[in-house]
Amino acid sequence: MGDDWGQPDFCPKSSQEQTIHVGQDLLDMDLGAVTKHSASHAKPNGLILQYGTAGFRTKAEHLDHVMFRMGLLAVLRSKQTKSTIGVMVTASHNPEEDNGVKLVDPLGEMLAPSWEEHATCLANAEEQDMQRVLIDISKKEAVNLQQDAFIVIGRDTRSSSEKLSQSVIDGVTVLGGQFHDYGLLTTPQLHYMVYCRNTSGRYGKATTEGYYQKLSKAFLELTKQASCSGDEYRSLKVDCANGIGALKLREMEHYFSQGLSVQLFNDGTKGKLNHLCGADFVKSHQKPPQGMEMKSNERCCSFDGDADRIVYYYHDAHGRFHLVDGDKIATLISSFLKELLLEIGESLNFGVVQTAYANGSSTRYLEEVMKVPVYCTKTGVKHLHHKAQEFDIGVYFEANGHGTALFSTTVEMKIKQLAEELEDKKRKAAKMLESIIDLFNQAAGDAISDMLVIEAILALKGLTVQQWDALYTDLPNRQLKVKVADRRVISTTDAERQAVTPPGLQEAINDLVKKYKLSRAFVRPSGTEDVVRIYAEADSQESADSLAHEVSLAVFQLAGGIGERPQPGF
Ligand code: 16G
Ligand code: MG
Repeated sequence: MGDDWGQPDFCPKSSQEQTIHVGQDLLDMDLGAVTKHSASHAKPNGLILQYGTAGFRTKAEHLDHVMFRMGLLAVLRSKQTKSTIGVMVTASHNPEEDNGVKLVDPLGEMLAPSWEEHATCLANAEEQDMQRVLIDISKKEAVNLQQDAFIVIGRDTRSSSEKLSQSVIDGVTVLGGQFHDYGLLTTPQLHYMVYCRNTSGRYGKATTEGYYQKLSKAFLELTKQASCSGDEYRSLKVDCANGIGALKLREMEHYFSQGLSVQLFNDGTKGKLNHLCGADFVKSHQKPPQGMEMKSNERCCSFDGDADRIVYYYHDAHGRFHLVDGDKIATLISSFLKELLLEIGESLNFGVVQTAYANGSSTRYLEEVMKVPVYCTKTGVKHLHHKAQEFDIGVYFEANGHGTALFSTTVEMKIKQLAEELEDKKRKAAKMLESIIDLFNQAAGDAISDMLVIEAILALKGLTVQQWDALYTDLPNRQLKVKVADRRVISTTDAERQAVTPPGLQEAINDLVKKYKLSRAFVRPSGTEDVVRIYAEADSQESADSLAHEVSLAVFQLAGGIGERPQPGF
């Protein structure tokens, strides 16, 4: 997303240019009260923000007006969908000083794209245009303003989050919405609550207790079938990024402690949120977080600041660090699910969804060894999630550790039925599948749920983290970023694997890629930072580094690089 100061250029017409015809129902919206309250959540002059891949995200001090307005928008969305809508206050893996907000749609999904545009418009409207924008949205989306609205709110542990969530509540109440403030929650927990509330409790109970019970019951059902009971498999070190994940895992651990003991690090008692720790740090620096004591071959994992991502890692006997990322998690989960299906004798429409960042070795392994179809989408959870919904069983993961598995309603029902009807080994497999379906958070990628899924699979298969890691060897890779005057000059196609503009850039990349073995490279404008991201992989680290550097020079030259020219060496 990235923020900017200047004139908005994406919202339709100012109030002077347009005659507003307001119907009686639109007047039922107390616009006077909106204006009055909005004045106490004033927008900093000239600040423009965009609802990006993960909602709005910027310095916390610039977000008060956005929170108030997202409270308003959530009410409109709730009235339109006749469903509970979620509002999560978090900036995930960003530094402590930042904050952000995203809306959660009825089935626990990310907000629909047309509403992302409304969010951007509303967040950027000048005070005097607020009423018009609210009316515009209501008209365009045919919102029945007589309808009741219900909003659920969650927040992470940032010091700014409590006050900002109060501003959301202010926005909700001024438009007459009802709300429930869950207070501190992980992002995936809020997604879960929304999903539960809109499916009349069929998905689970919409309380933290309900979440802990559902997941722990499924986890214990699964692990009791594991033949190996040695401690080796049953303890795990968790780096909680000094965030909300620590609080929630502490609350939850006694529910599943019979099956797994967790040792928490970076639990927020001393360190700073996301500082030198957490999944994003570990993945991007390819090294362990600060504050974690790692013995050789011990299984460790890291959550990010709002606990919707997870990566695993370990030190081998020679002290070398090994990262086991989202791609390997997807592979472990897919092979387990496929095995169970084979055991039951069911062939279902099964697919794995990745992004261009997936390591080439993982894609090859999935397609060639496991024989599962793999699809590539643009970066950002909503793209992967939507694609995965097309299958009976869709597993999706970003390399950075965000992902889950989705099961169609028909499949869920069928598995339940098979678990009753089948006998012996087949029945056992169907039961396992039934439990693992419950263990996944199907509303969103969830570090806690994924951790329990992974731990259950490792225990059931009797796999060590090294054996899991050895499924395939990652191709060496390198990610870089380049600053350019306007990153929008770069447009892409083919799930971000090909650059369409600026002219000549893709040709330059093609020529560079030809110089290296087993190589691949792509560039894309970041959705969360004002930079262009570069990814390269090749047969050796030296080649990957060199290719990434050469591509970054091409971007600098052809896409209007600013500041110092990229230098070789990392
Ligand atoms: C956000 C996305 C994540 C994506 C990342 C890419 C969600 C919930 N999160 O964190 O999926 O990988 O952005 O960031 O969608 P980038 O555009 O800066 O590379
Ligand atoms: Mg996150």
